[in-house]
Amino acid sequence: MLPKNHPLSDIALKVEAGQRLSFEEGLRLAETPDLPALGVLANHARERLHGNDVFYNVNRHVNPTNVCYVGCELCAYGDDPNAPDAWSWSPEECVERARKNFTPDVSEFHIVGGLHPRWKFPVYVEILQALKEAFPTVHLKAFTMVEIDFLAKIGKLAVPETIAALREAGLDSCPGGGAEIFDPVIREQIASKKMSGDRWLEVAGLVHEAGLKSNCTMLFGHIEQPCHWVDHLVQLREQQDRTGGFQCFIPLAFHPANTKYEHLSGPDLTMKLRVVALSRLLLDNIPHVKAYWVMLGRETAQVALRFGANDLDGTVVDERVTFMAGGSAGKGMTVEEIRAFITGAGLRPVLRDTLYNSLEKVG
Ligand code: V47
Repeated sequence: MLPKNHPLSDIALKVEAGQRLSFEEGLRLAETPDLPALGVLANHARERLHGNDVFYNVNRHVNPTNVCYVGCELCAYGDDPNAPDAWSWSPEECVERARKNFTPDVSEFHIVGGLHPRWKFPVYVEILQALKEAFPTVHLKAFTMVEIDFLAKIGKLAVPETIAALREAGLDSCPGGGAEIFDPVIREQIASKKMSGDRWLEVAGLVHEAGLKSNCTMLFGHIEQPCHWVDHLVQLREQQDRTGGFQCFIPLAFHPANTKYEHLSGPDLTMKLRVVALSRLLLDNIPHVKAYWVMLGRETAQVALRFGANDLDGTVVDERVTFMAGGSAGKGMTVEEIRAFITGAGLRPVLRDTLYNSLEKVG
């Protein structure tokens, strides 16, 4: 793949042989000046796993509340209960909102929100129940590890009991948010009051042990260094070796507007492609890498399909987390746009459900 005298040629041989890369090799990749070479390696790894297939789904975001007592430095979404822009939807309002944007091809609701200081555990349960009752065929991918841990606390339950109660109410799998960066020194500066990285991983393990799939993420392009990416990815890989329930990794490009880090400019194109490629190469045990177009930007997401990513996420329609932090990729994409994006990159669009079963019509 690379010339014999290339500084990464030893790593290229390992990639070709499908061997696991070490922390040190990860760091060399993260810091290489030769971004195209990194792309070639990651594209090879993607192709071996997925051939020409690129997945997308038809989904909708439902954000029941932006009220959050945590106040993470990285976040523009959370608000306090009396803020003029705060919203807290009842279960019925969640259904009403979901109905507004609904079309029969929607297969997933992505449901995340703030840690509401006044909501009790049953509110979250009732939101799932109401959505499941109104949309019995739609997969509910709901609540990050941060929310699950919070729900256990306010419900005065152990995490496994919390997961069981949420499942009973309609939970089908969990999204990957809240992982941010595991390194404690960086985490303390971007999410000082959020659960630790170790706890995030522990709760993910409990979700997997309960038999549910989940996703995982990494927030990049703020104050971290390449060594923190490698550390984060290796920790995710180790967790996956232990409990095996991560379906997909999503690198999240930091959006600084309206956050405590407003003075930063966020990651540029080369950093986005670098992190996508690095994650494909290090996460040898996580099947999918998502180029989440909302966060990466549309065109960057398309190029990322040639830098290791094999999934674009979905149609989305009413995205709020990125939008409130200055995101400009738009709030939704049509199926036609997504399919044209994928074919434009020379790849084959595959409509999927949340668990990566193909929903393409045969013939
Ligand atoms: O948890 C918050 C991050 C996450 C900012 O699992 C920010 O399929 C950038 O996790 N700039 C929510 N990122 C998004 C998320 C997600 C999205 C799509 C699909 C899936 C999935 C997961 O966004 C948060 C946090 O980590 N975030 N603020 C910001 N200013």
